[in-house]
Amino acid sequence: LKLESALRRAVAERQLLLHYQPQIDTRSGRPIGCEALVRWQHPERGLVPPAQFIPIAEDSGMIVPIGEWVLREACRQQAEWNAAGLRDLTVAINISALQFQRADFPDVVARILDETGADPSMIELEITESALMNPGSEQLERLNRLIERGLTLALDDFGTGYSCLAYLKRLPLSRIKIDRSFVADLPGDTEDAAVVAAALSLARDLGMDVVAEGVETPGQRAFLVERNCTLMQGYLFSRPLDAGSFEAWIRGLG
Ligand code: G
Ligand code: G
Ligand code: MN
Ligand code: NA
Repeated sequence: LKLESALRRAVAERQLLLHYQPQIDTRSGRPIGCEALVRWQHPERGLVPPAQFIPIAEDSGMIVPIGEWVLREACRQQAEWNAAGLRDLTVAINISALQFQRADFPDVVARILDETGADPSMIELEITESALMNPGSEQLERLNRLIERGLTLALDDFGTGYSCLAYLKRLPLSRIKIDRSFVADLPGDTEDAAVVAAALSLARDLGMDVVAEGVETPGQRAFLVERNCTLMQGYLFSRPLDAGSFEAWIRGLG
């Protein structure tokens, strides 16, 4: 409860910040973009990880203003990188189910794009599999409005939702993110290997690309590359970095 009231003040008191984790095309070795990950710099507790406060934010509805802050900050950062010459980096932003459920969500996104001058084609929204389960016509319409505005959509936490996969082909997604729980025990775990192989084949059939999350070892990378999954994110390449360190990391690669 104490954390909840402190979280209420966090946005106004500018205690939230974003870190950015690189996403790599391992075929070319080039970064293709990054995922924005929120952090809370608490005055006494220090850096609070999202696993500790995102659930509180979701239960209390505070994820809506927090998520709006994240969208604005990530879009502002994309515009800044764009102006600094880092043009072809996609910035992926996590969207909570509660944000996406709101009918005005596409309007909020459009307003933030206008305000920040971000390039919509370089903004990707990550929506979780559970938020997109059994989408009705209103949700589909909402997704299509985001596409019309020029954004791209990724399905986050793929494989964790226990959902019927038939709905996937109706969604205008360009990318699937394989949850890191399926990557952790590769290449040895035959069940996880089967799930990853199935996800890759499904994505290929539906014309989507795939990012494997949580890649930590050369063995995991090799397994994925062998199966033509070349887009990866994980500690093997980089931890999430503050904006300045991310920019230095990118320039160091060039
Ligand atoms: O960065 P870290 O690995 O600690 O993130 C833990 C969880 O918090 C992940 O599941 C991630 O999706 C979630 N998360 C991180 N940043 C955001 C955000 O800006 N919005 C939402 N809704 N979830 C986030
Ligand atoms: O949005 P999502 O739930 O996918 O969030 C990604 C989370 O995974 C972030 O909290 C990020 O810090 C974490 N993460 C990123 N790379 C790795 C990794 O290689 N290993 C582990 N264990 N976690 C990772
Ligand atoms: Mn994510
Ligand atoms: Na994920």
